[in-house]
Amino acid sequence: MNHIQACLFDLDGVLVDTAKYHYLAWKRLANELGFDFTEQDNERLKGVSRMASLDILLSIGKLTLEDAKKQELAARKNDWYVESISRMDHTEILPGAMEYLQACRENGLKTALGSASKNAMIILNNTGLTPYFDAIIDGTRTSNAKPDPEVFLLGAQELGISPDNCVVFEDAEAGIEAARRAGMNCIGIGSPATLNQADFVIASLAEMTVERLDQLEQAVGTQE
Ligand code: B16
Ligand code: MG
Repeated sequence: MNHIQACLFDLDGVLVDTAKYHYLAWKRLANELGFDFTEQDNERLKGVSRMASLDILLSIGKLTLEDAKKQELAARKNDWYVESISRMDHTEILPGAMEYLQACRENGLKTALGSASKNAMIILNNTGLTPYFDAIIDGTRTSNAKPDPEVFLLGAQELGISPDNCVVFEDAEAGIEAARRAGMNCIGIGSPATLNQADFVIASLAEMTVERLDQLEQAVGTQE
């Protein structure tokens, strides 16, 4: 029998692609501040908290600002971002995500969200994903951003499942490190070249089945 009893999911990049909305809002802010912000720059913000993202953006523009000003800019970016995600619906769920969540539940696996976003509930409610989770841990419930393992440890705790019986689905390096530090298995979503710390990497949840969780048992077994 497989040792996995719970699946924990990152949100942006795993269940939905909100990176494009983050990008448009950060780019608008950068342009207002007088510099450009490219899609390549945006890669550096994936999985990173809002204020840490702003710090990266300001370093690209070679700007140093006071804390009060930074709070104001982050709030302005967030207003634009919330405007975009408020228009989201179920068509923006990434391929295979809903089907895999459903399969987890049919097979008695617990499910949790583990996202850095403080806006996760808006996205889950607009896309109709909320009922698929036994626990929802987002940026409003954590004080330490990934790669700190807090978000996933809290998820496991709320599900009542031991971390070594959990697997995390992540698209960001910081998220994979967080899963590792939590003592969990981790499946990367994206490119094997960048996500080489994961047990294995798939292009999207469309490639995932409950049966493939057996591969994790083998992966852990060979490491021991
Ligand atoms: P917010 P995830 C992360 O979501 C995003 O990948 C990252 O780009 C964003 O800065 C962070 O959430 C915080 O989001 O500004 O909405 O609180 O990948 O952890 O689901
Ligand atoms: Mg992500």
